[in-house]
Amino acid sequence: MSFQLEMDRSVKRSGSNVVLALDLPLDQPRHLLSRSTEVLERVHPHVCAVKLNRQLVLPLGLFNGVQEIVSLAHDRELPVIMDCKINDVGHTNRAIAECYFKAGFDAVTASPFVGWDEGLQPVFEVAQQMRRGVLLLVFMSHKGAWEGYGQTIHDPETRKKVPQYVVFAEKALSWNADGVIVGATYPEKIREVHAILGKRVPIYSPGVGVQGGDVESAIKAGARYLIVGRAITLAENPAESAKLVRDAAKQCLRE
Ligand code: O7M
Repeated sequence: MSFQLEMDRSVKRSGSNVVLALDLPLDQPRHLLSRSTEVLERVHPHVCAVKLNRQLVLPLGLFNGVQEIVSLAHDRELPVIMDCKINDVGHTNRAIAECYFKAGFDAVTASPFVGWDEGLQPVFEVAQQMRRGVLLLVFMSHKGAWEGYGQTIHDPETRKKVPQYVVFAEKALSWNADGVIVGATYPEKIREVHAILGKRVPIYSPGVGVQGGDVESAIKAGARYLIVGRAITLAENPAESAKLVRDAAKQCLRE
């Protein structure tokens, strides 16, 4: 089953389009592991997928603690995304993606700045061979995103001046990406990227809550999934917070 199909099914099953970013403050590995599994157990009925970051994978170890989290998520029928933002030359990119896929991750994130040839092409190739997904960064959620994703470039293919993120959105189509990332803090960028991608490539939007993004404006601009971390993981009642985000998003999708 393709990653996109897996996500569609998970949304139908859970009634949620919230991806839990399982980010917790640095701690002793055993505490981090028990806290992560505890949050996941509480929150899983209200989310459609889980995203792990290197901030968790580094202290726990890919084939140690992380395996426990990936297995738990899969037992709860949730796809797991590895947010590794792959960003090197082709042969190491391929090896990195393969490691994460062998560890059970269903998709990886990657940076389109490295290009296709000897860049991300090997990542898409191994993902296809192993039937996993690749999500591309198109416009990040932080303030400095303008400096890279927002710069105006001379597109070598069309010879026109265009914003970098527009070129990345077009590459997501031509490379058959399984999704793109656009920050909820820039709803106008979500709208623009959605106009390019339509329903073919879904938009995953991080930045709701602590970073200042808003559920309603992200969803109404065209985000299909919300990636939410600290507003859930650091809440006094993570399950209740996840439910609130899920319900707010559902409400906007209905309107
Ligand atoms: O909800 P937060 O702010 O606590 O966490 C947001 C999560 O989304 C966190 O795990 C980040 O690594 C991730 N993220 C961003 O915050 N901004 C981006 O532009 C991209 C991502 C991301 O998920 O990239 C795949």
